[in-house]
Amino acid sequence: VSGEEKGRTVRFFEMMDGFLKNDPVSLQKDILDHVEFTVARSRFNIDDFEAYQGMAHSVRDRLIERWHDTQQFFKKKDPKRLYYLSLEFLMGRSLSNSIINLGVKDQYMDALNQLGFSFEIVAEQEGDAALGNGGLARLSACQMDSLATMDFPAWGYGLRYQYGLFRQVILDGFQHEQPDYWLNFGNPWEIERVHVSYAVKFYGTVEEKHLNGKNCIVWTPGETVEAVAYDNPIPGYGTRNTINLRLWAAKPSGQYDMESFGTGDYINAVIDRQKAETISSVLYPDDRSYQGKELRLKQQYFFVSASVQDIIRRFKDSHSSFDKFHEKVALQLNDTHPSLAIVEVIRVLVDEEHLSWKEAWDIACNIFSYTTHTVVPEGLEKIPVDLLGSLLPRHLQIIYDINFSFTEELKQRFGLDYDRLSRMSIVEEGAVKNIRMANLSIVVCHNVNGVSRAHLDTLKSKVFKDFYELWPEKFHHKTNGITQRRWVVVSNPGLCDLITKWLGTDAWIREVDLLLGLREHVENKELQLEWRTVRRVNKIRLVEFIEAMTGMKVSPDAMFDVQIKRIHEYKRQLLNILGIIHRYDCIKNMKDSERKRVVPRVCIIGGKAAPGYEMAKKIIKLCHSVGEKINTDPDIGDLLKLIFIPDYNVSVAELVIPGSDLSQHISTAGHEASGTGSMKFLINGCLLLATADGSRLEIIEEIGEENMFICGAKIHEVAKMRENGEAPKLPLELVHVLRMVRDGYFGHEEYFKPLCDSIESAGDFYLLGHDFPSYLEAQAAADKAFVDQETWTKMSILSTAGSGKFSSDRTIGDYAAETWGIEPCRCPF
Ligand code: GL4
Repeated sequence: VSGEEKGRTVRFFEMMDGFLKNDPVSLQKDILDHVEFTVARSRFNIDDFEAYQGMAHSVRDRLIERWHDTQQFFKKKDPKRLYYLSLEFLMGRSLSNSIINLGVKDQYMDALNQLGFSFEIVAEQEGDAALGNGGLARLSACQMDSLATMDFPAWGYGLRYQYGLFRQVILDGFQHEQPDYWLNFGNPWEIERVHVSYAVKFYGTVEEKHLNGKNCIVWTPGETVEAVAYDNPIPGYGTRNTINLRLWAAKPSGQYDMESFGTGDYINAVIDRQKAETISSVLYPDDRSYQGKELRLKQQYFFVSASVQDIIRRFKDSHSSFDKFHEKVALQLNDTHPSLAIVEVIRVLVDEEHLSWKEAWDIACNIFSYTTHTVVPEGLEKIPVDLLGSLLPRHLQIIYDINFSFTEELKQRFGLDYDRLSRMSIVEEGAVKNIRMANLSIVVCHNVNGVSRAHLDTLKSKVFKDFYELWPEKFHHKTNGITQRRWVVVSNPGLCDLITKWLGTDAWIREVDLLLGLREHVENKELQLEWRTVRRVNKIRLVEFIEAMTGMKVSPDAMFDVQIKRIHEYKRQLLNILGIIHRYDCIKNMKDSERKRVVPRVCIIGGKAAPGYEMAKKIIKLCHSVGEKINTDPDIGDLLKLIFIPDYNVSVAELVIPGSDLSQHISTAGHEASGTGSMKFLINGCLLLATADGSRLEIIEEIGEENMFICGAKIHEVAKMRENGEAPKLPLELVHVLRMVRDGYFGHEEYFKPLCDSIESAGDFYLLGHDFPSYLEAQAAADKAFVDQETWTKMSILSTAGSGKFSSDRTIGDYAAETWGIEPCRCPF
């Protein structure tokens, strides 16, 4: 189609809702056509997976239609765009979320039913897209949903890993990691853009040359890899806007150098080039440290370079100079993983677009903002200078230039305070010289955000204290949030309908503050009954899931007490397990009459440990060993069960959260930057047993301490105890429980010894000893509350009602107004 004809077509479709029809009959035909022509299977003999594929492709068509319209519309309006750079996006499944956001769920359900399929079973066929580790990665996914729903002209950029987060397999209670080759059965949710590709350079040399009467820096690379775009449409809810998440895959470059191919060793030359693909092959499974790994650095630069080239190309399509660049572009760094983008922008503007250093610098300072997700200085990313200098020689020069001006500024301001200079310098001196990526980001970005109010306090007083003194105006926080579309509408349809019924509107799906309206009905017995009924249906679904996963049958009458998240010492799954042992021991020693008063519990733990994180792996094994003992003890029966759910991921969370009564968020205070799991439980009416850490402090403000079970030392108390180096005095109950572990009550006493030692002889850094008594008290309070189901239900309703602040819509609205300076740009229906 010629340009002119294309323009005419666009105008024609602007007048229509769309080309594709959404009535059940058209959808059926569409699904069958895709089964036959896209999947190439017979339309007369379709299994559940083929039905999923047919349906997914049919939904994809609808996504593409809106996505095209949205991109055209953005192009026409040319608003300031936000580019969200993240190395991790934990999207989970797309089918249900897409049809809900597109507003065609009922039609598809009818279509499938008429074809003889159950939507639930078909939806189960989809695997998770797990291109991320944990909270940080799921946050980016939630934020993409909010950006689309709120009509913001935004793009996400990331890496298309061939292997997502490893699959966790448990053998004899031990975690084993298996590769997640998630693309094996194809991925209908992405569009391969073979024509959108950029060359990304590595290694080589840098020279100053005199070209066209100017001094220029010329970087001659030693290796070039091609970045190919894969676009993932992200539909908004209740809007036509469908934004783009562009993920880059590495391919061998199309440019052949005659040298390697001219030597006669053709086969090896091809194999060598093929190695380029390894750059995007695997996600690093450690969510905290990847220091000093060349491949990780390559991944970072690869995705950053392709994204920056793409952004600049798009800008140049409609602008002839860079004067307005900062008015049209905002770049958000999701942690420091993409922070090389800063250097890359300066490099491209200076070396390739021939702007002056000052012009490029001003642009960079205007367009970049940075969010940090870390609470401890040791968690901040560093890159060895040698590694950076060899992989990206020109970038290292630029970083040194930035650091030179910055340290000059520091000297002007503070004089020759060498301690301060060495703390704040972008270059860390020492046996191994490092580049401090956080320092680089703070120096250039106009805005540095924490992820909760408490996190900002830590940044100001500890992690970035020096920088805060220098530039207090740069530091802010945007408390994290989660999307109510995924975490209620998709995963808890029963509760979704109930909320809509009692509020008299479904507008809360876009305006989450309306949930507050539930407060006025909290005393209503009818609502309470319906609330309990919905929750019970969810529990029964969870009971079936547990049976399918573990072979264990648990009673839905018990309290379901859940802790699902990455396994970390600071998140204290160990505290939970030791508490369970204590409960077990108490029940064992009870008389029959006392046992009658015990509130039956099903304790559920799930989560992955980083493959090299020994202590976390021991915690998983301990959970299994304790579970085996308790679950098979005839003395205990239904009074207590401990289940470990293997291979925890987004879709497991979608099933477990709606069926939970109580959930645990018990990090040692001061260690969780925000925490977002708690928000998902909260909005689903699950009560929280929590320490006052991260965003939970704000949750307490919103729903009241009386509706939660709070325990543990407060942030300032932890800081004080550590400062004073107080020797831990362990409570007797804990000593007893640890003795049971040490004495081999659960077997494997040697293997578990380091866990016991960490509390008893290695200083109890995470303060399990200190927090154990108040933890048990909070657990007892939860038992007491659960007995009175009416009170429990009211607390549950009030949890949902007060959860509005923790929607990612609020977070994104705040970022848009206060950090990015972007406005909604709503594509007409
Ligand atoms: C994390 C924090 O640990 C977590 O508290 C926070 O909610 C999340 C999103 O901001 O970021 N930081 C890293 S690293 N992984 C996380 O999950």
